[in-house]
Amino acid sequence: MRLFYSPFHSFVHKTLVVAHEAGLWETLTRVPTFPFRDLNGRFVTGQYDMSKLAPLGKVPCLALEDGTVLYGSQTIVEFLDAQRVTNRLYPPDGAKRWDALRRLALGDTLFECAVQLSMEAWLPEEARRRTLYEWVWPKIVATLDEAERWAATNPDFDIGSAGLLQGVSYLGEEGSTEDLLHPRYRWRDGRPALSDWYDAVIQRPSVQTHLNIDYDGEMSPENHQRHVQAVLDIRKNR
Ligand SMILES: N[C@@H](CCC(=O)N[C@@H](CS)C(=O)NCC(=O)O)C(=O)O
Repeated sequence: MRLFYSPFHSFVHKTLVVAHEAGLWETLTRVPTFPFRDLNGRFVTGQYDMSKLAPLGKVPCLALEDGTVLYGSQTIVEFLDAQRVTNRLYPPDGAKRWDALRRLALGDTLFECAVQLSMEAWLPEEARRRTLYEWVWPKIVATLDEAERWAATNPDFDIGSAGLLQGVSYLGEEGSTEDLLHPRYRWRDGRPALSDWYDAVIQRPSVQTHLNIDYDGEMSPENHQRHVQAVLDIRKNR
């Protein structure tokens, strides 16, 4: 399996966590992909076009051995977890399942809000939209407060935990210096349960495999294009 993803390991990637928890780490070929474009639509870091495999052109994307391509991190993690026979991160049914899915949605939306703000920070300060920060920040704060209440219940690690872990980790320890409303926001402040929970879960081997560890393989656009082409070839021949 090939996982196309942005190899920034300053935050926790839930797709990597779930792959590792499912015992699939060794079967995963990670393909570094930098999908971001500048305001003129040019790739910021070279040519990492995902559009032949995924119409949204976003990462992560998982290409299976038969050429099937899954995108949307929620689809990918559910697929990876479904390969497990026991101890799945998706509770099978009932209240626990809905609670885990609810927290997965919370964590993923937290992540998307944080990505939105960090992309806004690419603009010169005078071009950044204060209204965007005013719209997004209350969502981030309310999500963190909900996560604090949940973390105080000494929860099991499930798919919702993996989602929250990714979202919280993306905020960084000190937030962004460029944020118009909350520069250097510290999510830990006033949230002791979430802070303790976070420190405990990042010790999991599935997190330690990548968090704050630089990607040390090939990251060139040519490498990326080779892998895209390999998937297209499989699809052509099947
Ligand atoms: N809902 C998507 C969001 C993924 C996402 O936001 N990916 C960003 C990188 S963090 C991306 O590929 N952006 C490139 C683009 O929007 O063209 C998921 O969970 O998979």
